[in-house]
Amino acid sequence: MRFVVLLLPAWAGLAQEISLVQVATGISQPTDIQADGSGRLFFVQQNGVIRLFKNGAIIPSPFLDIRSRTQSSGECGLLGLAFPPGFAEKQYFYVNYTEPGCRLSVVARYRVSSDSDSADPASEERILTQSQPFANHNGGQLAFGPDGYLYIGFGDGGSGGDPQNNGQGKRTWLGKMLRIDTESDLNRYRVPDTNPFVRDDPWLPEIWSYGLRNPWRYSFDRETGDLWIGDVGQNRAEEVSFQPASSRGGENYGWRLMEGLQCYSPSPNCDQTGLTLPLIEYTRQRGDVSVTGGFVYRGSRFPALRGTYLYADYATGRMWGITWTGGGVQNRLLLESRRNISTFGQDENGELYVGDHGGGGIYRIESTNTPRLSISSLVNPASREPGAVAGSLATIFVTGAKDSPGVVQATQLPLPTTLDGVSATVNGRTAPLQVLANVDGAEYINLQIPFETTGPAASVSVRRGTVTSPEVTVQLFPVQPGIFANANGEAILVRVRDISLVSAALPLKRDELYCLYATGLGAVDHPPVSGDVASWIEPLARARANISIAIGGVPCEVQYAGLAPGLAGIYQVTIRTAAGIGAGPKDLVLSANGAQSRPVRVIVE
Ligand SMILES: [Ca+2]
Repeated sequence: MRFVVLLLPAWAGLAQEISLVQVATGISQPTDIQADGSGRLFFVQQNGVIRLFKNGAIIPSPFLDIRSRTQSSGECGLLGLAFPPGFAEKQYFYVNYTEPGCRLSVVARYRVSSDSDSADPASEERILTQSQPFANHNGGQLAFGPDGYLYIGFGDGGSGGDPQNNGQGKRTWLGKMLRIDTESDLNRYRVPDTNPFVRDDPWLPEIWSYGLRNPWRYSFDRETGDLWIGDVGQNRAEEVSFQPASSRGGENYGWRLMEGLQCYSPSPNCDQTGLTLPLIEYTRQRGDVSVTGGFVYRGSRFPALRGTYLYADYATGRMWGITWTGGGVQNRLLLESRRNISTFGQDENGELYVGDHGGGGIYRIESTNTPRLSISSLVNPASREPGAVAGSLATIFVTGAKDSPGVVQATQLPLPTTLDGVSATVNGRTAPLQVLANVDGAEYINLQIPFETTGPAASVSVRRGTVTSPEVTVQLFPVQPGIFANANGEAILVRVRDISLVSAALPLKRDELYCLYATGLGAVDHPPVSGDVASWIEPLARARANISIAIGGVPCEVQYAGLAPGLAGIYQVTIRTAAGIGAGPKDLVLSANGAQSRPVRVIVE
């Protein structure tokens, strides 16, 4: 997957989108903040103590004290904590620490004692250990993925420049993200059969992805399952890497071939084939030194932050937010906190916290913005091309219109002009709404561009309660044909004879009647009122434009082109397939007054 990266200028001093509200003090060198789902928070101290925050206060006695097994220095000590799925019943958890002297990393399970606010320091069961050639770059994070497996990020072993080339090594866990199954068998971990290198000698089977330098903090988006990795850089650039939830593992994040977006070794002319480059990088020019990866905000208290990935630099305390915009990302400065932000944490409600390593404070992140409502793009829902056509359905991608995941669909005709308190106007006229959705972190509205819309452009704004988004203006086309296709890019074609859907199993036949569905065919005879559907009987709402269809370059007879009966803002084209169409996958192209749609695929018998 490739993304266009739009880096916005991040002016110092101007950014103040968030504030830090202190919730606890006196935490010695916090390295992790975790929640177990009970309302409690667990503050991990680098010296080997886990402090428990309950009912708004720190419990005086520690939740866990393993100071006899570890020692804080530099990047060494107690570094990570993870609660497995089902912790409330299991009553055990996992920690990641280095032994005194920092030559061994230990991932171990500990059990809660009969007092649920206290764990038994003698209950350690080691899951795995990793020898450390150098004292730095020990990783430290533990995180259970949405698949229930434990993800363990190890740094490259340390020193500088990865002298052992561990990041690219196949026989070491150093410089890797591991994925193991700790829960199926408590006596020994298992390697999931779906790990990418499980049958690929000489790779170690635990390896999930590689080419990492020091993935100090990483997190799964609790809503989408995407994995965000803050990977600490060498001398030039800090990086945030992104692994979509659909990943099957095996990513090579590039270290030490590359540091961020530039070749490192060899430099220049490193081989970038197959590398997954960071989503963003930032350089050290302004005193930034070490990235601390955070979380995608999925809480409910601050709608303006929803869907934003927050991260920070440890040295300067600068905090940024990454948001998706259409096909790319925006990275913006949120706050100059001037704190040594060593870790983020997320509670069960999705609210976020940070730990100040130097100052010992734990802070809740709050948004200082009123809810933000904005439109990132307006596209033809069939072709995904930007632009609008009067009478057609359009999709606008928005932020701040729907906080929680789900789809709200209009249940009446004519379509309503409000869904869940959200409305939209096009050139000042309220638009009929079909869908308001928040799916996989993307918010969008399907609306009909009113038939009455005229002019060279359509200016659209969205309103929610008392908040109105800035206007977005796109070109208004007389026609902009687009064909509805499925997720594989195949045209949605219905065989009229038996109302069956064309598919690889039921390919298109010649000399048969088919319907396809389209947008952007423009003005029609006898239009219904905006938001309503056309009549099934004469007089039909035929398209006024000259409509033609070609499959594999062979023109087909168009029997009807006009509004689709029963569907607001959607057109139907009924064709008789030509006898001369060749067999196999073919491009289907729809033309309106000579303007051609993007081709969609169809399988011909
Ligand atoms: Ca090390």
